This record gives sequence, C-alpha cells and structure tokens, in this order.
Amino acid sequence: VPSPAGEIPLPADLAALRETAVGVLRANDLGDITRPSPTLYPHQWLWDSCFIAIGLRHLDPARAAAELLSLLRGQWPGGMIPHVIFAETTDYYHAGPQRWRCDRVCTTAGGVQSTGVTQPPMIAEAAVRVGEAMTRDERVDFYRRLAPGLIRFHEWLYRERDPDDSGLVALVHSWESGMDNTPTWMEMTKPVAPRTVRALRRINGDDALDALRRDSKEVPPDERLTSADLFTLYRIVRELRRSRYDFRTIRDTFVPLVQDVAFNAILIRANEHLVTIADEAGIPIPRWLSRSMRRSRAAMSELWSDGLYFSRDFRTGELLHHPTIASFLPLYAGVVPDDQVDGLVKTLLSPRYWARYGIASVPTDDPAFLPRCYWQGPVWVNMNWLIADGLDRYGRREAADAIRANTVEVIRASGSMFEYYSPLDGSGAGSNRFSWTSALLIDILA
Ligand code: 2M8
Repeated sequence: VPSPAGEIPLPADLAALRETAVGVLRANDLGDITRPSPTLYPHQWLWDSCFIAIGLRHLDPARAAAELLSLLRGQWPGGMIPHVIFAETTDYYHAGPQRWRCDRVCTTAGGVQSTGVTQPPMIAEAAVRVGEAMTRDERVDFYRRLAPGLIRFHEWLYRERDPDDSGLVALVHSWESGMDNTPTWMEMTKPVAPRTVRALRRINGDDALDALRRDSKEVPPDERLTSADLFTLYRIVRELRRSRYDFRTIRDTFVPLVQDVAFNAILIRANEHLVTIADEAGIPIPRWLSRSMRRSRAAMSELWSDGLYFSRDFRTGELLHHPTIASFLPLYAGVVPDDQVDGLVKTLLSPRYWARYGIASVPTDDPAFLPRCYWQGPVWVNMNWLIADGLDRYGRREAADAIRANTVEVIRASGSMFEYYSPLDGSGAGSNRFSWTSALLIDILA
C-alpha cells in the first residue's frame, strides 16, 4: 500500500489500519461499483458511492470517477438518481427490486433496476474531490460526462420536491434522509404503522413481528430499527409504489413528508459544487435552477430555533424539534450566520453530543438515545467527516482536527471498519467491513 501523498510515512499502526481499509474497499469492489458491505448491503447506494469515491481518489482517481459515473446508469427519465441501484447478485437484501417494482413505472438510463426514492445528493461534492486528484484534462473530461446528468438530478430535486418554490426539498421516506431510524423521522412515521403491526403487537408483543423480519440476520436486532418501525417503512414504500413515485400524487396520501435539514444542507453545498463542475465542463446551469439554489440558502434560516436547526413537516410547516446530528449540517452547507456559529459549535462540543468516543447521532441524554442502535445514537464516520468539513469552513480548525483525530481513534481502537460505533465505549456495531468507514478513514489519513 503506497503511503498517502507520498510524504511523511504513517506510524506503523495507522499504516496497518489504512491497509485494512484498502482491503475492505477492494473486497467490496464489484467492478465499477462498490457495495457498502459484504453482508447487509449487496447493491450500490447513492451516498455510499460518493463517500467511497472520496476515499478511492487517493488510490485510483479513474476508478473513483467510475464509481460516480455509474450512478447515472440508474437515472430516471425525469432526472431522479435513485437511492439504490440493484446489482446483479443473488445476495439477499430486504428491500430489493420486488418491493419497489420500479420497472413498471419507467426504464432507467442504463436499464438497471432501482428503488423509487433518492438519497442525500453528495455526488457534486465527491466529484469535486475526485477532480482534485486528476490532471486538468482528465477532470474536464470527467466533468463533461457527469455534468448533464447531475444538472438534471438537481433540476429534478427542485421541480419534483419543491413544487411550491419554498427553497427546501421534501423527502417522502426516511431512507431518503439516509438516517433510517433517526427519532425525527420515526416520530413522523409511527402514526402510519400498518394495522396488522398494531394488531400483532397487541396480541404477541414484538415477538411475532421479530419473527417476520428478514433484514437483520447478520446483526443483532437491537442494533437496527424495531420490527414495528421496519414494517412501517415497508408500508410507506407500498404507498409510494401505488403513487407511481410521483410527488403530486404522494402529497395526497398519508405518507409523511419532511423537509429534512441534513438533506437540504447537503443539497446547498452540492449546488455550489455543481456550479464549479458545470463551469469547467462548459455547460450552462439553467437560470431557474440558479434561482432555486439561491432560495435554498435563504430558506435554511427558517429551520433555526432555540440554538439548533431542525427538519420541518412539509404539510404543516411545523419544525420537528428533535435534536439530532442533522441539526449541525448547516455548518457543512456554509449558511450559518456568524452570530449563530459560536453557540452551535459549543452545543456540538458539549458532552451531550461529544461523548467519550465521538459525536453521538442523538444526544446522550435524549430519551431516544441508544448507543449501539443505528441512527439512534452511534457515531457515524460520514457524519464526522461532514461536520469536520463544516467546522473548517468556519475557521474552527482545532475542533475539526479533533473530530478527525477522534474518528481515527475510534476505528483504531476497534481495529475494524464498522458501520457505526458506540459513543460511550467505542465498540463497533452494525455491519463490519463497511465501505464508507474505510474510504473516509483513507481520506482523513491522507
Ligand atoms: C442504511 O439504509 C438502508 C436503506 O437505504 C437499509 O437500512 O437497508 C442507511 O444507513 C443508509 O444511510 C445507507 O446508505 C445504507 C447503506 O449503507 O444503509
């Protein structure tokens, strides 16, 4: 394994850790896509591929570019890039093509099977990072291939998901947020639990439901969302399917609609990068899209309340006052007014969030906090990466470096590339040999 940047060699233990990370990425490489992990996630996920490309650029920029370009194979005629593009594999995944049946709705650009929802639009960020590792000619060539599809994706986000020109796009499923069981979303979805779920729970408690789920054989169920929540998420997929994944139809159903703060923050940052990419590729951004981009930056302030940023219920316009890691992503977007930065950073670095082993995805004193349960408390390496980047933007170099050092430390202490880690004792949880943990570790060590 070459030492990063070819400069000061890493200490032996970190060099070995990096080698483990490189090995995980190689083992999860399926050609020009990388699966998030060999066990739980055998397909291509949108934002996973972006984080993966950010790490791969240090090993092989062309391969990193291929990872991003391959996302365009899944693009829908209207411009959506789906959250999962299904690989040709017989490996089991609990929300596979049969749950979505998207081939009845449309054919994707590359004729591949996909889901009918999207995921945080990290592509432009990843593309710019990959571009930095290329020569100018390579980069322009890469951007020319990526830009038309990427612009169409951003257009789709606004046209389809911000029909009232509020500046904030609405999500139709917690899987679009990437934070499956984050309390903000679970509070919105609980009321739409299927009747059978409520009935089974009444008769048998959770046991009957647990026996029916098939997603978590590799991982202890208490590290994932509850069976009731999982079946509720399936019910929402069924309703989306019936609505043919069309927002104007979905709007009239029971499906919870959320202007997710993290997703919109990532979109705002991606818009900035999209302008860079389009410029270099020599492809113009439509005027109306530029207007929407500006509107988004301004709209973020509407999500500020009591010293934090919150997601908003699209239908009622009410803020969803549940503090989570998502509350800090506006730093990454670069839209936090100067007089709010100090307070926000102070909250982030307080022991409620920054526990011994890193930033908890739900504050440690929150009734919903569970240290090893998925998006309900654990430390996530991608969140650390995004927040550290946001802190850099605001000149908080020391805090940003501390988060990165802490990220390396928690991975080193466990010795493995886990999906997430307990903020209390640093133990790894979820899937092991997880791609974005590996890729972002490589990036942080570079
Ligand atoms: C998790 O989500 C998938 C559904 O998309 C699942 O639970 O099966 C989330 O952690 C998500 O953010 C991530 O992209 C995906 C693959 O790593 O797994």
